[in-house]
Amino acid sequence: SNGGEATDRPLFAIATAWKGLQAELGDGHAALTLRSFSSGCSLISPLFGCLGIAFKFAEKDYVAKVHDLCGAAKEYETLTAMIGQDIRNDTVRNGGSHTRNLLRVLRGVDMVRVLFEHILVTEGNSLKEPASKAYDQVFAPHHSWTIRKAVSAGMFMLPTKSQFLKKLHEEEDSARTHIEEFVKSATPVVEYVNNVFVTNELGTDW
Ligand code: 1PZ
Repeated sequence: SNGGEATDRPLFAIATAWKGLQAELGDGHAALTLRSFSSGCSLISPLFGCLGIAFKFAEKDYVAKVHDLCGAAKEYETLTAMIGQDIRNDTVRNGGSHTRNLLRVLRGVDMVRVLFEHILVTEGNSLKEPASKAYDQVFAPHHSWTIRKAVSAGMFMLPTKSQFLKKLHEEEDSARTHIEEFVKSATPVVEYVNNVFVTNELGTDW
């Protein structure tokens, strides 16, 4: 069943879902539905369980925000519609707003995308090295000193790359295929969502 695949082969489930999101986007002019975007984001959550206990706090934050978007999907058909409501209410940057949560979740997806890009070109068995690079690129500019220090301490507790893949029930080759597919599909999707922020003049640097 699909449910079984989602739990047994998280990387396969992620690659498949994001390929679907890219297809939904078509040539880039179609609007992405909030339902499929948030469900694609929720499929990323199982990755945290394979990182050990160090990133429990990141997992909680990410899962809560994705949950908020899944709830919002019952009310709003598209990301644009959801953001429009926050703009009209003047609540875009408010703590816990859907739009603010969307920006945080988007960064989480981008973190995974950049992490995977680094994994593809990093030799050796380290997960810490590609993960630290991805964090420095995506999140560090937006996090306080305290969070950055906690994250860099957590990096020492990460499993090795081969331990990580084993927990994901993947061999090196199959993992590479799914990782490449995700990077390929997620790139235009992240760019699209980013562009929704830019065209609404909300910026993405907050
Ligand atoms: C191998 C990969 C290592 C994973 C490293 C993950 C590093 C991310 C650590 C983030 C710590 C999050 C602590 C909470 C931060 C919140 O203050 C902010 C702002 O939230 P708001 O004020 O709007 O409520 N939240 C975030 O920045 C979102 C954090 C999501 C983390 C997702 C990471 C996805 C990585 C998955 C890797 C498999």
